[in-house]
Amino acid sequence: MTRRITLAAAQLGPIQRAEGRDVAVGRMLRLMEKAHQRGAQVVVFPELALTTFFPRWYEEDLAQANHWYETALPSNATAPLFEAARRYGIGFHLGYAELTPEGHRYNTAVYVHPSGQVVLKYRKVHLPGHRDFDPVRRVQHLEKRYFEPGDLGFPVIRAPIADTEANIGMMICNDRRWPEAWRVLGLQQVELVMLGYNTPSLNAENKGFEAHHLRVAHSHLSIQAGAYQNACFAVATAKAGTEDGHELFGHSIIVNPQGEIMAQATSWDDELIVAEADLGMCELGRRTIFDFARHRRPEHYTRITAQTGSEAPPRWQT
Ligand code: ING
Repeated sequence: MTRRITLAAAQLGPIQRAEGRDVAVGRMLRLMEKAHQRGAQVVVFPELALTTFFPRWYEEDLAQANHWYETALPSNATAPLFEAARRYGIGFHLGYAELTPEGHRYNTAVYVHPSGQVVLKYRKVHLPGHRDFDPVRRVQHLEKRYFEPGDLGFPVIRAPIADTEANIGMMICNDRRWPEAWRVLGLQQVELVMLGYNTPSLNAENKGFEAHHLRVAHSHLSIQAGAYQNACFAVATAKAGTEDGHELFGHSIIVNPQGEIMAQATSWDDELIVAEADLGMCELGRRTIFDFARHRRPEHYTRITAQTGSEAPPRWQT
């Protein structure tokens, strides 16, 4: 039986440091209404969608950063998103900063069913950047200061979506650059990967240089390869534009299990892109080229989990 779902990436433009959650939520509600008008059944919002990308700002005392985090979901600020989801019958992915009752801090994403139930939660595993103020950088990227590595692994769940169901999984931003993240989801037969990102369009490290045009290319390369090599769809949604003078790139995309870009945002502002997915397309890859059971040789992959860093190879001797 064909399982078709209409996917939407709800890209957000910039959120300025001084703007409250109500501004972001108001803009997200307008995007959700557009998604409803265009027949979308799943909406993917970006990473840290409720606030500015605050890891660019250094705080000596972490408690002074608490206002960037959610201690409950829904909250008064986010409840309108849950109400809209129920009204439109739309499931949505939301990225936000999580502060747990025990005081743990995570870069988190949830998938919320139209009923308002949180079906899946994920906490970002790969935290880029640094922990302490780095005077070399023009812009700080303090994710290792403000978040702990995720402790939930990369879960996949088969969840009801629209009038069918799908195997859904998530990752966040930097995770997309690590093939291990995609493969752990692929080994659970993921069909739809939802991921949000906030990616600076300029390399923040003075000592490193990555040509501007390659920033987007590397992002798309990572997502297209991950979707193709694990026979899944991916909805990758940016927060974009210039936040207090610091630029994040947009180029949100929806990718199919062949690695093809089905839809791409062309602005760096609030923008909805939509594509219809036939989940049966995942079967093709999973039954042929990427039939893991038939083709993988884990006995030769032990380095992947045994090692963290790379090791220099032995020198060839005559
Ligand atoms: N941002 C960036 C990302 O991985 C980055 C950090 C940019 C790393 C460019 C490497 C190169 O897309 C987040 N938030 O992870």
